[in-house]
Amino acid sequence: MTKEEILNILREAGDYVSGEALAEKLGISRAAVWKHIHTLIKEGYGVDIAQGKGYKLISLPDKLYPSEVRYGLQTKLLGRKVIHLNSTGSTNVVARQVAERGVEEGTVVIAETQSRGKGRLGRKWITKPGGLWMSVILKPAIDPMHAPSITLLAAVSVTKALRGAGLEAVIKWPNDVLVNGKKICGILTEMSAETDIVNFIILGIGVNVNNDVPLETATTMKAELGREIDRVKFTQSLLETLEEDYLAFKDKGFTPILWSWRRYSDTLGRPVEVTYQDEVITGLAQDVDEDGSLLVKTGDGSIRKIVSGDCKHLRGARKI
Ligand code: BT5
Repeated sequence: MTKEEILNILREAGDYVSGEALAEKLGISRAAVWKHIHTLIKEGYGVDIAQGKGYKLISLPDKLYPSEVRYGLQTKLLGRKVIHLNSTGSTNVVARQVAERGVEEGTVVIAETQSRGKGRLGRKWITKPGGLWMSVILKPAIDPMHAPSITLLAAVSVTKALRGAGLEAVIKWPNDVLVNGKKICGILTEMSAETDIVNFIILGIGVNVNNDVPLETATTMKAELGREIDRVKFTQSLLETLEEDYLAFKDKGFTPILWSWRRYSDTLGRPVEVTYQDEVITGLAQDVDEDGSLLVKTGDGSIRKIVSGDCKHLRGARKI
């Protein structure tokens, strides 16, 4: 894309580049260069224009534009294609539409805000500007039954990325990442599948970064670290970690991911109350098995396997 090329030339030059030099380098007219510069300015890039010197990039917008997320991104698969929306209903819905039309694996849909952010089971995900709201399209060759593994995998990757940013993140089964006992990230995995093949998986990840969140039970990276976070850098680090874990999963299966999950889990070893459909199961969270189900040891000593549900950590609990 020419606009992105102009941007990257200016970025790398770190100084004024003349319209003539840009035009020559890209094989376009100076008028066309000016048009692209004008668009960049409209998108929020700060460009200084000096007579006789040309254009100089002086500031970047606080937006997760493809040109920002892709610049310097160290991945082969995830985020090579980024669809950015200033606002939309839900990135998971857009990603599904895009995936249904056929798109390469690893395509990412990012929105600055969502008007109908989705949680699980019809719940709402509160989305304000300044967070990371994205959906990644994956096409793993797995049995649809094993799709929950992708949620656990993503929880591991988010935890690692948050730890890389200096936060003591832990995982609450199945899909929450917590910092200081408060939810900082939620994951919503949806899929399109036939009896025994997955067509695609939409991995929706919401991370509270610099946004406000009006919930007692929630926190943000900014609140925990006491400063604004570079959203582009964090998004890149998350995509890189996610790709590493996803490729390891494709190559070696779920077991290595499961070991990481156990290491970061705040659920295992705790008394828990899990609501699954209409049933409430209370007991000790013993382990997670190969398909991501939680194994709970109940009062009568039996082990219940819970494929999905809502998990509450009970008070007075102590980790083993
Ligand atoms: C989730 O559901 O945690 C999945 C959230 C997935 C959000 C991403 S954003 C990008 C993509 N596009 C979407 O439309 N969705 C995905 P669940 O486990 O059901 O948790 C929902 C509950 O979390 C709500 O009922 C609230 O209690 C709480 N909650 C809502 N917004 C929150 C926020 N921003 N931060 C922390 N907790 C929140």
